[in-house]
Amino acid sequence: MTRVVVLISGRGSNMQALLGAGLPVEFAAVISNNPDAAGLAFARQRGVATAVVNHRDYPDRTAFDAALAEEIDRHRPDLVILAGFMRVLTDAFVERYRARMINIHPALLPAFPGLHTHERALEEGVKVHGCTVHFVTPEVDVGPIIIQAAVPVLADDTSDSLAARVLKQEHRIFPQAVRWFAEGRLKLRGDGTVELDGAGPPQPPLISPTPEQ
Ligand code: NHR
Ligand code: GAR
Repeated sequence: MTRVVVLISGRGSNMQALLGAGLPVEFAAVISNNPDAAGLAFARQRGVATAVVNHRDYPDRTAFDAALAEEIDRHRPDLVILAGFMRVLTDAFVERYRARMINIHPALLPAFPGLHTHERALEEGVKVHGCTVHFVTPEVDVGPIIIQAAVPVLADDTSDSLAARVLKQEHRIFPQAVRWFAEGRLKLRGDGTVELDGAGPPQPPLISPTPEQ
């Protein structure tokens, strides 16, 4: 069975969606850089091993990443999942987990990489927003895209209402991507492109706002 380690920093709703999705994987551990992450208690209740590697205990990113890798490797994962993980990772760390580390980002990449995506989407006035699951590469939020979901931006949206609409879709596409990986249908090729076997055709287009006629 595919062994999975999930990295979180906070609430952990994506991690909960993964744990609840009936995936053919073994959740070996949930690890947080933040000792106060609410998601840790949920994982523990579900009988999943948890650990904290607090970035504040290390002098720099290299030292933190080394400690994090050591904790991860104790669980011998086939797949490392960034589920609301908030620390940028060093090149050496990313290289160690090449082709077996994925992230969910709350925007339709390559639009709005980085932080505060929902606020920036509202500022820009985009009418369609969403989320992306991608393989992690050294450069942040530009890794090869696996699956995306789009949602409309509504005229009266706040960043909270928009975030909630996007989050619902995160909870759909993230388990799907992990399932494909566990089934051996999803791979990162050596040339940096994504191989996905047997996925269905996409849904009809989302046009926002609705055109007349
Ligand atoms: N690391 C690498 N090398 N590549 C990626 O694609 C990564 C990554 C680490 C995290 C998630 C990403 C997101 O989906 C992710 C992708 C945190 C920051 C950030 O600036 C940026 C992108 C992402 C996560 N973090 C600040 C930092 O100084 C801290 C912010 C905070 O603690 O609130 O590391 O958006
Ligand atoms: C999610 O929206 C995730 O996409 C985003 O943070 C939220 C975490 O929620 N990730 C990032 O912004 C990474 N920088 P969760 O803890 O409830 O899954």
